Amino acid sequence: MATSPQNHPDALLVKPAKVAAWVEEVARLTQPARVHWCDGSDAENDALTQLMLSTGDLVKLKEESFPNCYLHRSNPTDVARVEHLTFVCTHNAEDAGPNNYWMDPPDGHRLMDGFFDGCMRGRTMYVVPYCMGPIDSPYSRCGIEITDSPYVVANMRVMTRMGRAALERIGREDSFVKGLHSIGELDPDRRYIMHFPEELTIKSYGSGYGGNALLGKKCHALRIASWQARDEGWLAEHMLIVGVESPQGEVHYLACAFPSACGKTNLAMLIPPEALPGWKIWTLGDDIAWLHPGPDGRLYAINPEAGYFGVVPGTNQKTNRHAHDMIRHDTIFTNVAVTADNEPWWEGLESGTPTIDWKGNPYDPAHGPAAHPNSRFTVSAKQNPCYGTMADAPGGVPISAIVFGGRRRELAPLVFQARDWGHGVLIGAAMASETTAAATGNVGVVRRDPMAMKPFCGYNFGDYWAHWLSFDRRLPKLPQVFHVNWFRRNAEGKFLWPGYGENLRVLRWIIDRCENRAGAAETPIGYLPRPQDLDMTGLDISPKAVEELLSVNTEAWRTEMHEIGEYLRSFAPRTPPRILDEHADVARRLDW
Ligand code: OXD
Ligand code: MN
Repeated sequence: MATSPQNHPDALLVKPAKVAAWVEEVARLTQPARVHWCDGSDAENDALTQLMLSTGDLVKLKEESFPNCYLHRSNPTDVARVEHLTFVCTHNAEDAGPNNYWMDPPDGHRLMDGFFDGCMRGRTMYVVPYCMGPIDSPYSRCGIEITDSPYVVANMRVMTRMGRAALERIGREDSFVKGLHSIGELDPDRRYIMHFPEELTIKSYGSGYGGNALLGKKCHALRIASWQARDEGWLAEHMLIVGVESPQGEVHYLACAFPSACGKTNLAMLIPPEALPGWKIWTLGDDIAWLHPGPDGRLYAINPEAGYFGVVPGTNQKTNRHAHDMIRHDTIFTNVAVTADNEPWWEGLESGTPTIDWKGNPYDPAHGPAAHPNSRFTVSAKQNPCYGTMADAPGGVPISAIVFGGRRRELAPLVFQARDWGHGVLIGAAMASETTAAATGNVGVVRRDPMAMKPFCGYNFGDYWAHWLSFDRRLPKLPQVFHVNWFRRNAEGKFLWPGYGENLRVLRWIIDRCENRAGAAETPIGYLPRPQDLDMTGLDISPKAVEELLSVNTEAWRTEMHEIGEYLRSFAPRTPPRILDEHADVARRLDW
């Protein structure tokens, strides 16, 4: 096995002994032809890009209109997260809980090491040091991903603080998350994403898809971090972080949890409607928030990521102008279609005609969409025109409100507020949403997705709810908790709410409730705005639609609460009694 040549910049990296020992151990197992320690430099990235262009891993897009943009076509069997192949390995199966697939750690290691044995022969093994969160934040955590995929390296460089500074921090600290990844043969029958939270270790084999392969993201920043957060007294959540600035200059930060592909990126980059002049939106994060008790008794959030790995279809000037503009340069596209003059194309784009589909075949509408519904852009957060520079603040930002939301065509009103923290935790735990293309499996089926963490919580949901509930003993100034639903439909199947920029009207009510300056009606499920409590200036919406959006169907809610009770109890004996008390309280209010 060759090491990097002495004149390569990685010879200048100081390699912490603990990391070097692990890299050697992995190299002995995987037998790569070369080992490359990544420093994160432009020169390194340019060389990797050239390499991927030569192997066909990347295709250059039209330079004049999409400068420095590339297309990656993944294996057609490898286009989404694979929840049925994602495991949490803990010594006690109960600790992983019914919400995770489980394997005994020795069995998990044996299975994975069997796959990794010799799998990098003839390949380069990349050692990718990364930091999740601002490099100088006490809340950030570091990891090393070892991978044989240059595409993964290029994406990790955008999505995390990757390279020299991260390795230096790892050298100063004693612990880092170990992530071992190989694309293997990209064989769906030899594909597993395995987590060992007790060892701060991840092993992922057989997939190059973002959520399975960019180990800093879902594997580290959610599954492993949620475990660490429980032990250390903080929260690792599937939440965007957005700053909302009023025309008077008052800024509130909101952390919002929505399941995958339910509009988190759009909400994080919301463009205020013309009818509400003077409002500004600052994006701090679009997918993950780490929430820590702050010195003043409030909850503070950092975004552990540095880029966006967003869903492309549907992005256009109307739905998300900022995203549309930000992905016109320095962007990696995965699984979009291309036009005859080599521009990327996806469903929802208003101009251009696809000629080659996401699989690289001539486009034929009879064979489905041109771009894969889960096609993605990878882009630096700094390219976002409304990037909130507070995303780099080591101490994070204080959170005024936590907002939960799902994709529900029925039942859930446009917005409601929890009575208090305990009720808010119940609302989060009871979340449900229609499934989307972000994971393999059926699309459009309603499933329970507590706090939007169903695919991402690294331990038993019963313990997770108990951890959430404990925060009102830890913190005197907790955020208010809300639930929203942008996806309600009428009897004809049409959306009742226009969504996108108009969601600012709902965010305003949320902020005004936090400031005790907005009205509401008390209902059995929480506080709802009355029509006069929402600013509807300049919005073309019928009073009937508003009434429907703000109504509570008691009968349907009784059925819902019954199902929620069954669901919560299915985590016994770990279901915290307090969440059942909260549930009983709502049931009593519904006269049930
Ligand atoms: C994502 C997801 O990619 O949730 O963010 O699947
Ligand atoms: Mn996500």
